Amino acid sequence: MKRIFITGALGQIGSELTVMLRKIYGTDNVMATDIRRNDSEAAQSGPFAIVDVTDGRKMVETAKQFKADTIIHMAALLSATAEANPVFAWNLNMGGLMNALETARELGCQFFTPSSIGAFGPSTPKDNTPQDTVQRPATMYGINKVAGELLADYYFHRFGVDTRGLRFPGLISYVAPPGGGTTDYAVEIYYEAIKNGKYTSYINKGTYMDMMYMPDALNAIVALMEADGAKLKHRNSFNVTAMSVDPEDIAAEIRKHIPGFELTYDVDPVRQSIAESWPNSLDASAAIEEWGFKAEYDLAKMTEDMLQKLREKLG
Ligand code: AKB
Repeated sequence: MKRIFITGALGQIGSELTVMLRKIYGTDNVMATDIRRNDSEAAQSGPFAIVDVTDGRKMVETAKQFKADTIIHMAALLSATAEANPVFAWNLNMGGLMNALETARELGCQFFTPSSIGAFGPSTPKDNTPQDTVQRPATMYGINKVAGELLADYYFHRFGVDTRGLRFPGLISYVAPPGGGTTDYAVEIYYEAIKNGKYTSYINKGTYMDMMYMPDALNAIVALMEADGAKLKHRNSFNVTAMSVDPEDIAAEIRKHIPGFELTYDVDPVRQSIAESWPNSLDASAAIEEWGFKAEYDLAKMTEDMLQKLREKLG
């Protein structure tokens, strides 16, 4: 990765990834693009262009002008928003991905795009979900992710594009908030713990999903992109995880720092049913064996850091 072109660079992952990649590869070598600009560090600290990922021509031209050798395609709707707007989700998630893959093919770029635990469905084994298993998701987001994994593998086998991907769990961060995901509760709970000492969860107790702290997710992207391609048996996409938790687990950990923290429930049937169709816990052994995946943060370490950083941020 030397000249990196990022779509959706102002989203939850992109806004931190852009800043990190500029530190590693040099500010001028990382171009952030998004559908609109804001005053975040990612938008202001280096090259930036407005790119709507559904406009394939504009994407190719902007990436060509920048002399990109790597495309990191982040722009996508998350699970709950996709479920509310399935046609728009298909057009944005699949159209955007197709344009990004075509840009990579035309310019000879290395390529990364994230998949998700959403690529699994109700008939997938729920515990220690294997790398290679049944993928029959019941959501538009999941259908997009499975189709995206297959499409990225197709571009590798058919056109030789060096495509790589990760199946991310819920990502937890104090920097940019997620928007429209099923796992967003696991971010909101920390904000509300600091602001109000209580949280009402839309995901029910006993609903286990995989989660990961953002620094581990960013390190995993860089490690996978830098890995020796000859050693990769899989490409799109690798299971990665750092913890499997339910709302009660997070609340119990928060109480070690904020003893009076209260957790109540007002379950949202749509997001609850999406969560129930996803795995309880993933098996990340293929990522560990093929390119040395490692997560540094467990629930305790993440909670300590998250609360400290949020206290600083929220004053
Ligand atoms: C979502 O909840 O939609 C995302 C994901 C797990 O892909 N955070």
